[in-house]
Amino acid sequence: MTEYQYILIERDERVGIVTLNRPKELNALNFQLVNELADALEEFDRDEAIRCIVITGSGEKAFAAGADIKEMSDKSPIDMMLSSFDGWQRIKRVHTPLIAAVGGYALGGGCELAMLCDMIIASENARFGQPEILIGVIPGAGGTQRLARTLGKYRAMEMVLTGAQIPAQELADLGLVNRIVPKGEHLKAALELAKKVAQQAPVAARLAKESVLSAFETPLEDGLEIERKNFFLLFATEDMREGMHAFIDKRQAEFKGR
Ligand code: CO8
Repeated sequence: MTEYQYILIERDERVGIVTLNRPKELNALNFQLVNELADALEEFDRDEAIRCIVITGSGEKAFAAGADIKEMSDKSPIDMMLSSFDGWQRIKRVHTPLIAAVGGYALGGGCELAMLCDMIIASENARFGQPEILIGVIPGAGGTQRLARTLGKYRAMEMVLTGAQIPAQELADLGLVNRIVPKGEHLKAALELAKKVAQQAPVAARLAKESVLSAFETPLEDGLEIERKNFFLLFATEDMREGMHAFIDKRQAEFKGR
């Protein structure tokens, strides 16, 4: 495994765990951290033994308090374009299901990173927000789009225009967070969920993720077509035969990712 400066990498059975590791800076996402995160996620994505990935933050206070303001404050538009967007795009292209385990602040780029994940488990002290407006910018890694698609125009507009921090419970009620767990238990709960996902047939999980995500990017008819084709494609896998025969034989399926 590659050595990283700002993230920690672990494996728990079939689950890869990436910990954002700048606790003194509340895991602020500097350019190098985002690139390391993208590298690590791609490495797990290529590893057939890893079937789900959890991203979390180190320390009790934050998942991530946003992009690193100190690093960005003197940058030009070209600097920003060249140094940061590629990492975010690479994270978006990861096929393996991603779960954000959020304790404390998930602000700005931290909130956007959580939303880039496929599921979000939050500790009861988690707070989400897009405070970029308070420092004279706007979200740049998907915040305006994913919030609007998930919460609707009016709630998204209030978050983006006021920079308010919203408690996780409120966002769970609105569908942005899968579950709230007691303070400090977000990683444990995310790992439990990840292990359930990791038990599934990996090709089916990959196409399930792709199909659900297509709902964000296509009109309904096109999304239904993507789903239908992915469904048919799975009939070419050994795991589909194994899954259905295991059901008929009343035994546990053993999936191989083929
Ligand atoms: N960047 C850099 N340093 C940070 C950041 C940050 N985002 N957040 C916190 N820190 C640092 C603080 O400067 C402080 O460092 P030091 O001890 O050296 O002064 C340390 O972390 C601890 O922070 P605080 O003392 O401020 O802790 P508090 O508990 O008092 O406050 C808050 C916690 C409320 C989270 C506060 O730190 C805060 O408001 N942070 C900034 C939040 C923010 O504005 N985030 C959005 C940043 S912009 C962004 O994310 C754009 C994303 C675009 C992505 C796409 C790029 C291409």
